[in-house]
Amino acid sequence: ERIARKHINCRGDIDMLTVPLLRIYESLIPPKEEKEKQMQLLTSLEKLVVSEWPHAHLCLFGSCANSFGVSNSDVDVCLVLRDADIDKSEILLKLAEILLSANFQNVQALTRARVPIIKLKDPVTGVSCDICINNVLAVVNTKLLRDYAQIDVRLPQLAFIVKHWAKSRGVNETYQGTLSSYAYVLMCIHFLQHRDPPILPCLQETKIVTYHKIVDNIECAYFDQVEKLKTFGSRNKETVARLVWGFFHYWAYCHDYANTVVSVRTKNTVSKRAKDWTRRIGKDRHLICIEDPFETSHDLGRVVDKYSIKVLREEFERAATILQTYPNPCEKLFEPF
Ligand code: 3AT
Ligand code: MG
Repeated sequence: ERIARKHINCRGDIDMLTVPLLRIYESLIPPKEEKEKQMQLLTSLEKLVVSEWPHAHLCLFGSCANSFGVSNSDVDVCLVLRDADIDKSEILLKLAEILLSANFQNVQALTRARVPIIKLKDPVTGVSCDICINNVLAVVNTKLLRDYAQIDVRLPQLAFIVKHWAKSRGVNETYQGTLSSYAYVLMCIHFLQHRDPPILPCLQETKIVTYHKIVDNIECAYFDQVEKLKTFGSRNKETVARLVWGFFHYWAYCHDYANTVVSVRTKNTVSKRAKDWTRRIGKDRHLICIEDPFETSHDLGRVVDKYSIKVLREEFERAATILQTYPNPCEKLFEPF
């Protein structure tokens, strides 16, 4: 496959878009009360859980804990049980029973999913929530994302805008072959690591390791004292408008889909060949490759099929074109599909 590299220069007045884009970013930030409601729900769930499993505890993960959560997101909760050797379906069914008798609404146990979960809605706070079991890797990757977000505010700004765009355009649906929010945030981190000068470091590649944990036989190690990295990106003066444009331009015209893997783990380019992600294996087509930072054998792009890759690339091109040519691109950019 030959990529149609279209080297357009960014429009001269791109920085003008910073104000409207930041206004959108600010409108997406959840209000304080939302956090409080989430904590209230967590507390009531924890009470129920501990009464049945005294040694268990609950952790928040996903966008309610990684600082990439927009207003009204679902809450992702992980039930951590000490015993590694458990039947997750059995526990989930038991938990569903407990939740039903505690008057939670819409309780559903999805025991056959790749990650088995319970879905529920809290009638008191109106918050919806997914509960999974012992998904400690997700708790750790949540922390990694949260740590990256502390380094430079342009990451949360870019990622909120990208997530909002993806939801508006219908390309944030893994069951339809498009990408998860988690994948989009990794794409943003990767993009900012590769600006010149870089806006983000590679936290997994620094000399000093300050966070270390072995989860499911996978070593999770990186530098997490991010308060020391607050000025890391300050030599780069790019505005968020330029970065949003650059992000879509990169994914529309510059990314080498045929040969390259996006990896935030390392500053080096990772090739699809090196990971043996060059051909279809089972259901995994590897048409867009995004390596999980810890579970490196996991390609977050594996849900993408030959139809949805086309949809995705056309959407990247659409966004890049709108940002490049429209006098007031914001409304059009986020237009529902
Ligand atoms: P939303 O705001 O809910 O769209 P999110 O960050 O909560 O964004 P998800 O609900 O899709 O994203 O996923 C919840 C968390 O689960 C995010 C990440 O910590 C973990 N996660 C999601 N997908 C994967 C995956 N394929 N591999 C590993 N961890 C994942
Ligand atoms: Mg979520």
